[in-house]
Amino acid sequence: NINITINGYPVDVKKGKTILEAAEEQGVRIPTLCYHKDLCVAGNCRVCVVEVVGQKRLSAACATPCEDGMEILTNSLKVRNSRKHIIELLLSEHNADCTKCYRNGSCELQELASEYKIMTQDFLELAPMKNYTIDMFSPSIMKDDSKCIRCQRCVRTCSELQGVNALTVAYKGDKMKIATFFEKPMNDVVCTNCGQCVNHCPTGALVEKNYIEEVWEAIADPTKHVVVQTAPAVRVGLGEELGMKPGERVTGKMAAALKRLGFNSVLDTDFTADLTIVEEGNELLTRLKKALVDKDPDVKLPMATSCSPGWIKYIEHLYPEYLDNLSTCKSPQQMFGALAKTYYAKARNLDPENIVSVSIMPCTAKKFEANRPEMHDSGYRDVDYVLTTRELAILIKQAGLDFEKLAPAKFDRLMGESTGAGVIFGATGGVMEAALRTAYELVTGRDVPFDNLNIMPVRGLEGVRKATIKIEKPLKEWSFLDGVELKCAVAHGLVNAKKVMDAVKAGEADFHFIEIMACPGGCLGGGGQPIPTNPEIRRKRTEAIYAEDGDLPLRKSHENPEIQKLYKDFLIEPLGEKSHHLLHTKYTK
Ligand code: HC0
Repeated sequence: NINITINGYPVDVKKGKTILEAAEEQGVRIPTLCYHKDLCVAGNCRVCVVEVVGQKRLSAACATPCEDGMEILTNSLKVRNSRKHIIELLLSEHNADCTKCYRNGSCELQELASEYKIMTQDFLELAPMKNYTIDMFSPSIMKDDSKCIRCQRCVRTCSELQGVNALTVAYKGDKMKIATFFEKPMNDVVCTNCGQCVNHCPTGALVEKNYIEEVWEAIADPTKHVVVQTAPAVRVGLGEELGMKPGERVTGKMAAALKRLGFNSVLDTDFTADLTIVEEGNELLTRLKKALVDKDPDVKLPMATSCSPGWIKYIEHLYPEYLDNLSTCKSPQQMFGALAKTYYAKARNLDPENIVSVSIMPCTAKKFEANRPEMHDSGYRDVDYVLTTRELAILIKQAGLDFEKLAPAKFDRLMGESTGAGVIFGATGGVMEAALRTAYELVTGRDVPFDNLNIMPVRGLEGVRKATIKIEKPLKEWSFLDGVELKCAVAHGLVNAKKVMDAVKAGEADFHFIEIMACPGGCLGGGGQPIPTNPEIRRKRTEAIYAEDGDLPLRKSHENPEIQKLYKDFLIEPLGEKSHHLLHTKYTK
């Protein structure tokens, strides 16, 4: 440890810590803009400047390591004046049309301008607003360069977390901007729509395409029956957007709020997460049989999960030769959509034409997914509108609901019941764990050989995790699997997906089953989740997801009574004709 002083107070800090980290530990907040806990240090916005006594120039706290004996001033007159100037300069190049901005009230630059009481427009004349366009072509993300402060968080996010590099720094000097390849629309480049750039942008330069008004209109239309589904990860994130602490489970309050908003039926994506497991578990076993017994050369292993639309887009762009490795299961969101306008419509005696199907997702790529041409198997667009967790919070605020005071409510039925296996879909490794709980039991008639069904090797936040499960004493039908070690891999964040896919491509990996989620932490860290999302917050949401699973009476998808009823009354059997038509698809090159 080394000794420094911060604002005159002696402090003992670990060697290697930056001034920013040391100050934070002492409860001294230094403002930042380009800095983000998920990303490498850039040190380019200079908002975090501090004075180190004895040094002529101010230092960026995020990029300066503490040294023994350092006397640091975070709030001297010199620091405050410089910081104020920096904020003024940033504002001079920023379209500060705040009242019309989607991030009004949640913009980090606006917050700083307010904190430092920037009331003048000293630099506005120096940098008149240049011509700019707003890219609105993507169904998921809007990019408005006039709001960009060139902190490059989005560029680092797209490259460091996702390895996609759809955004880059173009031009130099005052012409410098954040651009796509040849400045094409985001919709036409390698962007996966994951929205991590949106989640990391401090201003309104990158935001989700919102469908708030469309949903209000549907709710207000008496001829429409509006059903809403809520993704697993929303229940552990929504509270943050409404003033609660990270990691608070708000499942019941969320259902109560949705009812008050006027949705006709408040249902759960977790229900179709359970359905996905029944279909996907059976698909995996069928593939294993074809590969191991029939030696069918057309069967592709490893089978890869197909529920994360950012991952689908990524594999389409970068590993198209592996598209046949994807499970043919649609994502739970899309299974839900297809069933809402068929099974649900029939059971409720509704004309599917009049059903509006809305989903609340922690994800911006889900907006793209719902818009895909493959997703019309009900005969209509299966999911009409996708709102992010953040958009739902806006709806709740607009409705004037005091979220914390709402008494918890239950989801409605049909398609509202779920198990713990459905819930854990929201965390990285969750789909794998849920699938193994069901597949192992299907094959052996027994529970997975892990304490209390908790398959710990696939849990956690390490980028890539591997697990092997030995199948012992299978039922007669599955005797070919006796002694087989089922090899699994889990990756989250596309930069980690690349590691797994490159290993598969190089023939260095003999996995049977891989789960890939586009976002760090899985959906709970999705691009549509509350801002900020960072490693600490992801950890808290992860704990909440597993706690929710642990508290549920049913924790295996195939035990969900509503799923059993769905097969009995409608689908008949897993991988059957109806399933094939409504619940499965194939992504092509
Ligand atoms: Fe997910 Fe999903 S788990 S992708 O992350 O499979 O968005 O939460 O809704 O569809 O269920 C997101 C979350 C979902 C889907 C589910 C899957």
